[in-house]
Amino acid sequence: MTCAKLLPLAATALVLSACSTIEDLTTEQVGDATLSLANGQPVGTVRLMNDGTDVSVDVTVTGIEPGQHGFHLHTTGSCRAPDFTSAGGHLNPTDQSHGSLSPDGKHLGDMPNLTVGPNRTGSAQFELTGDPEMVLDAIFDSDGTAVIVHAGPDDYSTDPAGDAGSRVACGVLRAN
Ligand SMILES: [Cu+2]
Ligand SMILES: [Zn+2]
Repeated sequence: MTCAKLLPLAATALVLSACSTIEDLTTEQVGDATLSLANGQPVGTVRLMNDGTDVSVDVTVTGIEPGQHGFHLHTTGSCRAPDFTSAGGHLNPTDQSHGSLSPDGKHLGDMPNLTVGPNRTGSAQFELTGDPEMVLDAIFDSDGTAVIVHAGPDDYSTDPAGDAGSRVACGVLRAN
């Protein structure tokens, strides 16, 4: 009912029927990626969501070592095995330093560590910093963007990559 309270009476009946679905209608999936290991085995999916205020990254993984894993957007949409270095460094259109604990941080592509449980699965939703237009322009630029899961945790401060170890899974984001 709070939804209808904000509206003139004449419009109430019309809007009441739409109220329950307004949130669904305004959050749209704008991109996705399949995460794969160096041997090609798929281990997860990433969905890029835009609610009009923020772009967020929804991730689900299955078949990754339990523990904390550095999780980032990397600057090039390329996942060449076995080391995935083709993805380049972190997505960083505003030339910041790495990490949320750095005074000059953080990269647009820096996200909190991804927690994988003893059953080797994990899921999380992380908001990216910045208005959706800027964020999506940076992600879907001419060379694209990759999502990377690292072997170890990001310390949120060591430049340029948080000392998160090797790249164990990679996926190229594609616009939906
Ligand atoms: Cu990374
Ligand atoms: Zn970074």
